Amino acid sequence: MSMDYLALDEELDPEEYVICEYTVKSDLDIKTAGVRIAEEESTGTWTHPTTLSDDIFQRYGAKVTEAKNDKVRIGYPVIDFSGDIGGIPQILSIIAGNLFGLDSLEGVRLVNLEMPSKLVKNYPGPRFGLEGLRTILNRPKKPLVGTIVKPKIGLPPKEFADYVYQAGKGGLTNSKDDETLVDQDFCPLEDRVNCVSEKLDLLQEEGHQMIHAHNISTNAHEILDAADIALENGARQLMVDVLTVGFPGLQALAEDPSVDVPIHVHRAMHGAITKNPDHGISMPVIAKLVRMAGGDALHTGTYGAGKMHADISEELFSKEVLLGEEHDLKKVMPVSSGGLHPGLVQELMDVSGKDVQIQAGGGVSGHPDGVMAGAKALTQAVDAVCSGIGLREYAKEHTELKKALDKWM
Ligand code: RUB
Repeated sequence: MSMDYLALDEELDPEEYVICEYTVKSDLDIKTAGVRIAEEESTGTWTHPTTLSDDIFQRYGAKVTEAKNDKVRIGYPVIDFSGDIGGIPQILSIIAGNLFGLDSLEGVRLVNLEMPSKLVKNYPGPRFGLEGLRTILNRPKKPLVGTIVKPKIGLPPKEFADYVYQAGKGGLTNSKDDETLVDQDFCPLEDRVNCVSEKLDLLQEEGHQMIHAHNISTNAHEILDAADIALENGARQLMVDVLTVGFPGLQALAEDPSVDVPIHVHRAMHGAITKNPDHGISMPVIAKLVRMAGGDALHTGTYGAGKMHADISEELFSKEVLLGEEHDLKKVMPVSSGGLHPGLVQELMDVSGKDVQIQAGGGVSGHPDGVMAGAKALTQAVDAVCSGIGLREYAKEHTELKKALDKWM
């Protein structure tokens, strides 16, 4: 019986294989390391089972087509992902499952993923995406500008909604719940959505279009009910913490016909998975799965401008994953968030360009003159960069921006 996972330099048909790239840290030579992954994720065992025929191995076995330096490329036959039940959980259990725990490998990182179109077509993809968000907000070219209501603890619904109103009066197009706020006693979902919706309606009457993403991250059996509560009370956008909820929670929302609003995707907990350069799953892989599962906007980082860890090359790759051609899926709005303030907008936009949602929590609510002034300062910073004018120059005639720069720069 010939059982060899190594198929070095074989060109796999990208319609017949899910192709993954991993980097590996191990004392093993890289070919053996690749075989360890391939065997664990296809036959699923360390030895040759007597029940394995040559025919099964040829049809269902993974193939290691590249093993060089610290990189391996492995193709998993698409038939291993067939069937009506399974979805992204099954994909992850194969391409990112037990392999991470193999004792012989000190570290493994899934750095890229190529999916056959015939698998991707089973997923909803974004219903609105970048263009849809721009249309809703009537903002065709400039970045979307948003805030996260802070503090994330303790604000009751009316004060919370007042924050959103102030932010809208300052020119922001977006606001959102923080990732930990869902239905706590101090700010229950139903009351919060109600109060925020009233303020968004008021802003609209006053000529300003704005949306707020309501976090409905919860148990699998509750998420559609939570969406109903939010939508019945006028929610214009929903939000999920995709990694703590799981991809199926996002997909359930994206596939439900009653969810006729965009879905903002937060990545809380990603650092546990993405931060170690030798181990885990890269953010671009997570971004590909979010795009398939139907996220309309996704946090992908601030290119080093903010407070969160950044691997710039991976952040750029995530941007490409969200904005580039990816089967027939709509583009996803990249969201930059975490430690941002008006003084960082130039540095950020130099890398992000205009297809981005720029968000600041403390960088709006920490303005010396409060939320409306903070929102104005952030809007002014974005306007300055879009007009090609330096922030300090623009600040000469925009006092809110000046005060923000004086405080934070
Ligand atoms: C930022 C904030 C965001 C995270 C997201 O608040 O609340 O949830 O930082 O990080 P502030 P990422 O603007 O006050 O820092 O986008 O990297 O996942």
